[in-house]
Amino acid sequence: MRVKIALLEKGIEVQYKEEKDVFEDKNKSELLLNSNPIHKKVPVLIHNGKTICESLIILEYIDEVWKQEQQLFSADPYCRANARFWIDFFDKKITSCAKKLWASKGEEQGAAKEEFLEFLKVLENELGEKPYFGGDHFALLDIALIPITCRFYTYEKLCKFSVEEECPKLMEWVRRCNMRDSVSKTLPDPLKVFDFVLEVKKRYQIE
Ligand SMILES: N[C@@H](CCC(=O)N[C@@H](CS)C(=O)NCC(=O)O)C(=O)O
Repeated sequence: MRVKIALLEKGIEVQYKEEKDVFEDKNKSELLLNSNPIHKKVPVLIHNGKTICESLIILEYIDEVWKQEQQLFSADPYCRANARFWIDFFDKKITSCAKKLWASKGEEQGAAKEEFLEFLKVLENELGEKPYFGGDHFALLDIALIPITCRFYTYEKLCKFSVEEECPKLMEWVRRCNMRDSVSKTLPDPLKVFDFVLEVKKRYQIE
């Protein structure tokens, strides 16, 4: 989703290939396994016959190659470092916690819920009164963070909380971002995400 949003923001057309199933290595396409043999994960960008892996690295590549379009990374080194810091925080802390919201139960799920809400509050605090994380313009950090928001509905249903009640400013930012074509065309319908997660829970017998 990060890469799709960045490409749409830049107006770059690509041939998009979706993996049918990224949960099991045996179901991954030859193209994915050959393009990203180290991690075997999506996304992968293939440009001029060369592969680029890892979403943040792909965003950086896109921004450097298509320089003439609206820049995703700030020209200011401190702002770039700050955005990278928060993306690192998100990737290291929030994604593993978010997985526990749907893939665990009982006490573990309860603890994950508390931790997740704390993380959202930290992000809301970083957003402050700004319309976007980087300031007045939708940019790198917004692109990196917005994809998880299509799972909020799922987390709310499974763990019984409301992001709107806990973090109203963050939800204003979500709505603001969703007014952009790049975001609304990329993020899946939260209800479909919920159905998908229920299917996955069944598949792995997490009830
Ligand atoms: N750090 C990677 C994470 C990518 C990632 O977790 N991709 C998931 C789908 S969203 C995947 O391909 N998972 C397959 C697997 O874990 O085997 C990035 O930012 O590109």
